[in-house]
Amino acid sequence: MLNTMSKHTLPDLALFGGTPLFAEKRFVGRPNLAPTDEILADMRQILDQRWLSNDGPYLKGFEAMLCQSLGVKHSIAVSNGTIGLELLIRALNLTGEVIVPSFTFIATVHALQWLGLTPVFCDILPETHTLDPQSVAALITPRTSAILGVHLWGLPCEITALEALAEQHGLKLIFDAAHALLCEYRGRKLGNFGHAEVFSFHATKFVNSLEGGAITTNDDALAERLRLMRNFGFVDYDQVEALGINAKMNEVCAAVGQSSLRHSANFIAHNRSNYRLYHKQLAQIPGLKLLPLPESSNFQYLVLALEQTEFGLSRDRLVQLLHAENLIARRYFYPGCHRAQPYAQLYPAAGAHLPVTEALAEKVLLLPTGTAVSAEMIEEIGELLGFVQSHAAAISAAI
Ligand code: T4K
Repeated sequence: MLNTMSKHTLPDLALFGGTPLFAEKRFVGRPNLAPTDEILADMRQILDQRWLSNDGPYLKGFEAMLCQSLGVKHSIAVSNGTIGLELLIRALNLTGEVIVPSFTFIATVHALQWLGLTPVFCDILPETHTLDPQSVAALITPRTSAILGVHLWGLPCEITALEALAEQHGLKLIFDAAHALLCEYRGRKLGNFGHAEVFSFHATKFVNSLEGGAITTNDDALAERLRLMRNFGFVDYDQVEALGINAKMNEVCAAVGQSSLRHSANFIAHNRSNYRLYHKQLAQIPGLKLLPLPESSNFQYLVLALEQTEFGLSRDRLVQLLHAENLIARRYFYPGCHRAQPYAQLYPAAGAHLPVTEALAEKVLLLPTGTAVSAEMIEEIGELLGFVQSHAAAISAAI
């Protein structure tokens, strides 16, 4: 239930004892869902068919839908995006160093470290928060085996420049496309680039399969290897042809993934409309800048940068204040992977080469969007942010 906007004086703020703006917590990452009846009908079908996992009909259907939606030859659905990255890293026999951004969800880097590779943290472009190709070039050594780009917030990496570098130095090029389902690079859907790309269908992603992920590629041999590895290396009853693991997506997840993907156009339309409303609400607030997204985006994340000198409060102070109002804004991906363990201990000097990453990690905050967020809520959030900014000096003094 939404209260009406009632912040007229400082004591009205929940941080100072007022009633929170929202009676319930409003999260970044509240799942989008297909109609319950649609999901329940699939659950019944799964129980009736008594096929719960291992290349079942829903899995096959989900993979086919993904291939069709992305215009890609192969899609290998897996139990989550992180294990998708790990399968891909193994399938490509990566060794030594892999160049990767630090400004990403920890899973991107953990996947490398988990497999004994050395993540080499690279800085990003301030406009798109994706790998800076010039910084990548400067980090290539004889030990480098690959570049792992992340299409953060659905914004595509500088793919052409990264392809040229990979080609020139004989490196593998892969992408973490966890945020980028149905986004595009130069008119072509992401999922088609590099040697392969990895998506996540975690509950918080705009298309979700409860937990899940998929690797997409146009390389037949790589796809075959990945399929083998996903299921312990089995090619037939009693016949194991390769080292593998259990990375299978079960039928329930595949069914939820299918229904979610079927509704993806509605989810994107809702996200886009939210994005425009936020844009309108925030335009007049000094010090808050909405990250520009192209029309082809899925708009699943609402990303702001806060300039403290203009806004009057630090990003962290604002987050504290919003949490008190039950608006659970997030500091993705603070403090940057290089400052999280084990990397902070392994590479204590990494930050010196990551000025853009370090600056963004102090500024970025995400607000809730998705189908759980209404136009009315965005209006309330805009009014709250406007009130906070215009009373920033008094708030600072009171704290
Ligand atoms: N690469 C990148 C770039 C990624 O962003 C991710 C995942 C991966 C790789 C790895 O993919 P997976 O292995 O996860 O498939 C969340 C997600 O757990 C994570 O999947 C996602 N990125 C990341 C950006 O966000 P947390 O730690 O913030 O998640 P959590 O559970 O706190 O969820 C956020 C909020 O959403 C909660 O506070 C409440 C709400 N929520 C969450 C769930 C799960 C709900 O309302 N309902 C729910 O069912 O990482």
